[in-house]
Amino acid sequence: MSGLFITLEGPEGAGKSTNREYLAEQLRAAGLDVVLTREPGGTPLAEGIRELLLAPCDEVMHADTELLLVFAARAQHLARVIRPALERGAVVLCDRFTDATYAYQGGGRGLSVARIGALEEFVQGDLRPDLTLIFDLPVEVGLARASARGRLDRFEQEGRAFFDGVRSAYLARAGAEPQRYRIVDAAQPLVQVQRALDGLLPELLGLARG
Ligand code: Z5A
Repeated sequence: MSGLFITLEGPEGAGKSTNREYLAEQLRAAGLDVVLTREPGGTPLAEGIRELLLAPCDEVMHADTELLLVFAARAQHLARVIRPALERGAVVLCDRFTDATYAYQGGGRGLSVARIGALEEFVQGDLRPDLTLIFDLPVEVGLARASARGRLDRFEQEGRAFFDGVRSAYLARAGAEPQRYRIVDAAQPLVQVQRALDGLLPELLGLARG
């Protein structure tokens, strides 16, 4: 595949949604074909699965059910959006991908890396992001931002230990494979976060232009 696959990751309230638009604008201004998308979601069917995953529910969702729903949405998203875009040479900018599964279902829920890895292999084959930006910030800062928005979704209702596990899993993955990850300090004021993204642009443009 000739395109470039960039993913944006991080805990709640890290500013991924805010900054994905900014990054897409910068890449488009440089003349690139950019597909901006998100997980869970990115197609009508996968957005339906997202609703199931995020809606607070009286019946406790089993961790395996959550894992399978996440990968079901991903299979659809890959087939309908991500692979076709990469095949035509576009830059795919995706708000969350499988690192989120290792962070939330692994670090948060406690599912094993082997279990997640088996589904990753099944659904993705050898497709992995070329570069992953982790928007990192202390758990309490992210949760304060998320709660300021109002009603909390099913994940945001989790306790502190869950979010500590999520953040640790992200940082452990970045530490284990530093060539794929770039960590952005997301606790800074927005203008400084965007300055940090500007600093990464030459590398992103270089990768996109091969
Ligand atoms: N999930 C999963 O469990 N497994 C998986 O494999 C995948 C996902 C793919 C939905 O993801 C949920 O799915 C997610 C994990 C799970 N958990 N939850 N909840 P999501 O990405 O759509 O949801 P999210 O992480 O909750 O998004 P978010 O809270 O909206 O975070 P964000 O996109 O990173 O932040 P934001 O919306 O851009 O900003 C949040 C607020 O902070 C907003 O009011 C901004 O104006 C403000 N903000 C942003 N940046 C700043 C700075 N720098 N300073 C001050 N204020 C700021």
